[in-house]
Amino acid sequence: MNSSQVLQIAHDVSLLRGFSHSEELLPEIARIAQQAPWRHLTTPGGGRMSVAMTNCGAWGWHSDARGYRYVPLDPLSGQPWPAMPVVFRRLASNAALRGGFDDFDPDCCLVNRYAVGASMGTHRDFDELDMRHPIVSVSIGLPAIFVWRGARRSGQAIPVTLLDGDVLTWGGTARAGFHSVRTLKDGGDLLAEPVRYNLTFRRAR
Ligand code: MD6
Ligand code: FE
Repeated sequence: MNSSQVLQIAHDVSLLRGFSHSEELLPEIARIAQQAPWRHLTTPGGGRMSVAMTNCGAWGWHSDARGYRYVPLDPLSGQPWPAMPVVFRRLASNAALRGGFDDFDPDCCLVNRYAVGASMGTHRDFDELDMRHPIVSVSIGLPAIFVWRGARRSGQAIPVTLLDGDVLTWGGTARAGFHSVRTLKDGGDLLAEPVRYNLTFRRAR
């Protein structure tokens, strides 16, 4: 199938170097953003997220003054989120398998767009109903420094550089681990624009 290298970042956190192929994902991202445009969400605390987001699949992750939650309709249009492309679904389940998690069938793909200067603060992915499902996260475009901290927000930082094509899988004991993404730096012209995309696949329901 795919012979890419698997690196263990922490227990139940694996990095699949060069597992995905951006050229087959980018046209799908463009199509999704056409239907459900990029937006900067507001956190419950009132802050504006520097990362622009959209979603595809049956459920989309959303945040506003009322909190973090999954919604079946795009609040901007009132329409369902764009369908999850077949290449996305196949990539997510193949990557999960490679990371040691069988039968991953995501119903949400949160699509993140980082321009130079964007970052994501320390958080954990904790809004999903059944935490037995893993998460698969795909990096496209500019490199970013991802920081894993584990069970505690103040845990020892493990910085990992995520490159174009890298896929991170985690679940099991690591599923509720804290993590962040450091401020994106400009780094050449891998894509048409100096950006990084991240696809985060989850089972929301
Ligand atoms: C990012 N990723 O890589 C942000 N969350 O841009 C995440 O926040 C994330 O990579 C849960 C699982 C994997 C991730
Ligand atoms: Fe996350």
